[in-house]
Amino acid sequence: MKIVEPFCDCSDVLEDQCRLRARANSNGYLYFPRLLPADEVLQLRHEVLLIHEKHGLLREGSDPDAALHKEGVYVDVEYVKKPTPAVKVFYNKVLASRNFNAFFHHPIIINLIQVLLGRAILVHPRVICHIVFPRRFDHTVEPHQDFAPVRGTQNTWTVWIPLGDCNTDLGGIAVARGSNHLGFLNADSLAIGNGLADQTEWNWNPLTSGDVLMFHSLTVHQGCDNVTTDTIRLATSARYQPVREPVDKLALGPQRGWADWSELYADWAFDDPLKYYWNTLPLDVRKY
Ligand SMILES: O=C(O)CCC(=O)C(=O)O
Repeated sequence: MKIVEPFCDCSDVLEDQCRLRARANSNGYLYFPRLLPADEVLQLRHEVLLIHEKHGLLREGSDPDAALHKEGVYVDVEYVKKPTPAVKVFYNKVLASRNFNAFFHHPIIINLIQVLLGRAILVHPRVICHIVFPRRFDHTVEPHQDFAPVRGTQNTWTVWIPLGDCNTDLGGIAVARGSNHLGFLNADSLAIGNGLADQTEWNWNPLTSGDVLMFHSLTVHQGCDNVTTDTIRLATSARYQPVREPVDKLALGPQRGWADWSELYADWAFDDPLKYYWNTLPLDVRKY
């Protein structure tokens, strides 16, 4: 990542479908500062951090909202190859939260994606909580395109939302502007920093609670190091696509597959309409 410019603020095209789509196509991403009510984002952050606290991941006696990890304790949910039962129980608790799952159906996000894609959409049920512990630099997410793991239709957008303010030290994610025009690139080359021209413009800036960043499935992006000494970075992401275009079967299961939906839904109301909502949709499910 050499050339870094701030994200292009797209608030000016929010109400104009043509310009919104033109901006999305040209840059491969859209960034909306303070699009969501900050209090709703912070409430979800609080809930997720209470789960961290309950599972012994936070510094004893600290304010959970400060997200200070307990010294010597690290969890790398996205990288761990042989997770301990405790790690699985912890992450499944986050994925089982009804508020967590409902967050991805926020009307502001759904309306925005519908305007962008211009038709009925599917929210992939495989939603993610990105939990990035400080100074685990070998676990900072390498440059990649989400189409590699997500498959289905390339007409898929990821919405990435920081749970809390994300300053320079916490990092966040950076996006290679316009890389959506490069086609589907070799994932191994991308991961080691090849596949993009030297003059590629990366976009990044500190984020505030309520900011929303979304990018096309072919847009190259990467995590940025969390260089704080003690603070966990939290973010969410989910993927959205036209309901009738192909979707990978795996996108319909819980992230990491450490539980199935019936286990995650165990404490939900019997008739909760958010349960298995995708089963009533006319999906074209594929196995890749
Ligand atoms: O939150 C992060 O650190 C990385 C997220 C990411 O790369 C993604 O959502 O594809």
